[in-house]
Amino acid sequence: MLYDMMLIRSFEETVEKLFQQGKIHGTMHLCIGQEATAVGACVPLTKEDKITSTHRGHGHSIAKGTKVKGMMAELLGKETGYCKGKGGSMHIADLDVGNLGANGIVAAGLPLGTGAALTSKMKDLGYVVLCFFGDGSTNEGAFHESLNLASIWDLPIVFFCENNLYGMSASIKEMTNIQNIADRGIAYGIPSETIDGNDVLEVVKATEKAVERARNGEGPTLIEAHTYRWRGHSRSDARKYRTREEEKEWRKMRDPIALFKEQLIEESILTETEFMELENKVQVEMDEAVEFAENSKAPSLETLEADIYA
Ligand SMILES: Cc1ncc(C[n+]2csc(CCOP(=O)(O)OP(=O)(O)O)c2C)c(N)n1
Repeated sequence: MLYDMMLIRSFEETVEKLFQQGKIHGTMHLCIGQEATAVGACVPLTKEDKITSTHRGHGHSIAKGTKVKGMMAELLGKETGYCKGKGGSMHIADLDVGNLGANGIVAAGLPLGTGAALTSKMKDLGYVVLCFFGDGSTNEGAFHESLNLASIWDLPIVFFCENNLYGMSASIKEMTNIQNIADRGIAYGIPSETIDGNDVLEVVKATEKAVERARNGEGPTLIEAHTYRWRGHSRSDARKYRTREEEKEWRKMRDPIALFKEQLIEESILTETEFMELENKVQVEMDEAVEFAENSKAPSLETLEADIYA
């Protein structure tokens, strides 16, 4: 779990640098600071189980088993990328590992996940769906419709809300009048809980319980995990809606990687040397991914319209 969290952070720090060097175009939404939700929530899932993701989806993909080489190539717009270089950051999907894909439309992953869970139930396929979304998504109709249908049909789905306190530049305090997003599940008769999303073990524990319920035919669960994105909403965000002190506080006190590392060292499961070895291993994997992406070809003009559906 520690390795995966470190890999996610390194991937995003690397793509940030490549963006600054002009090697990646468009925009991207980084999940640095939120690594524990992605990794912890995917631990109880098998390869056959599915996830749906959001515009901030690099971490979810890596946690579900999608490889950084193909992801890096996709971000650099190369034909070896998961969408042959035509989708970019917000459209990474990898059906081989049950990653049904990221989605740039806020809350659109919820009905897709609910549909996949309905398929699993109707065809008796036995897989569970875990659907990631942000706190802002819970103000969309798609969230409410999906929860209602999943509840009345007892679908095998886990609704996993990453509450990072902001939706773009809107603070959650200005956007909803309730204390906990989890309370919204109660309205649909769905067991719901609020957890610390920066404590990876707490995330695993809550998701394990929810996945087991789903697998046993007991229906959906809503998990609200508190976390924080260290960077702005996207590349063009000056972060005027929050203070630097608030950011510093989360970085210093609630860094999910530092917290888990300290815990493992305290319990004599990890040594500083082993941690440094993990850092080196992550760096090697990342260097290989960048090299692979940079040496890959851009899609040719002849394939401009291939695999494009809109
Ligand atoms: C339907 C729709 N409305 C608005 C947008 C613009 N938009 C993109 S991300 C975002 C905020 C989403 O916030 P949240 O769901 O909390 O996710 P977070 O960015 O915090 O991870 C908005 C409003 C969009 N992409 N789709």
